[in-house]
Amino acid sequence: MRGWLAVRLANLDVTVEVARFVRPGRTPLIEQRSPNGLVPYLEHRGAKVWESLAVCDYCAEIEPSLWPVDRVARAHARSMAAEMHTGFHALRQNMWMNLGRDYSGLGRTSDALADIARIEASWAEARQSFGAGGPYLFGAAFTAADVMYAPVVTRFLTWRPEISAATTAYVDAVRAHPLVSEWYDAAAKEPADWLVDDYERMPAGPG
Ligand SMILES: N[C@@H](CCC(=O)N[C@@H](CS)C(=O)NCC(=O)O)C(=O)O
Repeated sequence: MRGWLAVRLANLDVTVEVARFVRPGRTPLIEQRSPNGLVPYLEHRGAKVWESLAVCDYCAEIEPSLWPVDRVARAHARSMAAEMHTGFHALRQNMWMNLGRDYSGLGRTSDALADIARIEASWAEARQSFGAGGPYLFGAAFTAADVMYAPVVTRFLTWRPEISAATTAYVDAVRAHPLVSEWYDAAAKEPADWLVDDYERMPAGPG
């Protein structure tokens, strides 16, 4: 999702290849293409780029508005993106990404809730310091920081943890972005036999 959003925001002229995740085992198309065997993976005018943060940076070379113009805001956005890239493992593990399910109230381990608290604080700080003039982390433009956190937004919509009104407003704004809507619509159209058991299993309840 992150690589695709960045590529679309930068208007890169690429062919999108959609691969069904193969289970058990690895997905052959991704293994053949991507050096680390994972998506996102981008090939563009001789450049080969993997890891979502690197894809965001590459896209920002072509569309610089993917990062905020102001130096201080840009440093903040890059730090947030880096924190997302390396962190929040408990959230990822306990509230996995599934756009087609409602897992309201589940997955709330103490570590996942701690990740969510940190994310809420981080989003609020960005919005208060740099977000005037628009609904996104750095205002009116949907930046690479928003791209990096977009999968977290989907997790909040699927798992419905208790979040503040301000967080909810940001989640709703990201969900309403045309590209995010396009991603949801495309996901809804995927064949039922593309569903991955690992992500469909019933999660643990509270306690
Ligand atoms: N840190 C990497 C994470 C990449 C990653 O974990 N990709 C997963 C999907 S989100 C993947 O390619 N899975 C392949 C598979 O499950 O077959 C990034 O941000 O790009």
